[in-house]
Amino acid sequence: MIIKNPEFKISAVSPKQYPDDNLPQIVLVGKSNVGKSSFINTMVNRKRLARTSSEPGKTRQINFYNMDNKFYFVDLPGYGYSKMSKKEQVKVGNFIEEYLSKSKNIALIIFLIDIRHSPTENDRLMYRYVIDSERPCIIIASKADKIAVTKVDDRVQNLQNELNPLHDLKFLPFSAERKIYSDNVWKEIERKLPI
Ligand SMILES: Nc1nc2c(ncn2[C@@H]2O[C@H](COP(=O)(O)OP(=O)(O)OP(=O)(O)O)[C@@H](O)[C@H]2O)c(=O)[nH]1
Ligand SMILES: [Mg+2]
Repeated sequence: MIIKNPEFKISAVSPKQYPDDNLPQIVLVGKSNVGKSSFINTMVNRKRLARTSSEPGKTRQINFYNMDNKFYFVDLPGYGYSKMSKKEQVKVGNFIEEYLSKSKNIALIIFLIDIRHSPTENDRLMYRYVIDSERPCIIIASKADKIAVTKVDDRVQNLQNELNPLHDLKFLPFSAERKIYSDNVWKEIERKLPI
């Protein structure tokens, strides 16, 4: 899919600020620094639509990006950033939970896990939460450029074996640096929701 006009819509901290139209929402979840904001930029070929940083904890609110009036990409703050104050971590955790439980228009969850690492305790908690929500979900193994191309498929398999031994979810590699993976991810998104 080619998005012609990706636009920032709104930053929300509470449900009354979520967009009130009924466009489907595709939400990015994952730990801090895993590449959620970069994922959005790469998928729409923009460098700075969503703000990114090498420091974890960049995204602190729920950011909605309108994709050609077809759907929203929803960029959530990441979890598990230990340098964030306890108070801020609780606040961020509450945003995430409130959004995932209250938004009526979540059509797909895109869950990012770093291809190089085993899922963290928080990843496993989030994975359970996502599965229990019974919403459509794709797992993305991010930062695939950090390992050799020849190792990517094996790593994705391993991640899936660890997290989803039943193999009933789609796991796909992704890299914000190597654009070769984007087409497959778009295909899977289109398969999961009619847009
Ligand atoms: N090499 C490489 N670096 C990446 C990739 N994706 C993201 N990064 C880098 O990782 C850092 C974090 O990326 P972000 O997109 O800001 O991560 P995030 O998940 O939105 O982080 P929070 O907003 O803190 O939750 C940045 O320095 C990015 O340039 C990738 O695919 N490959
Ligand atoms: Mg971010």
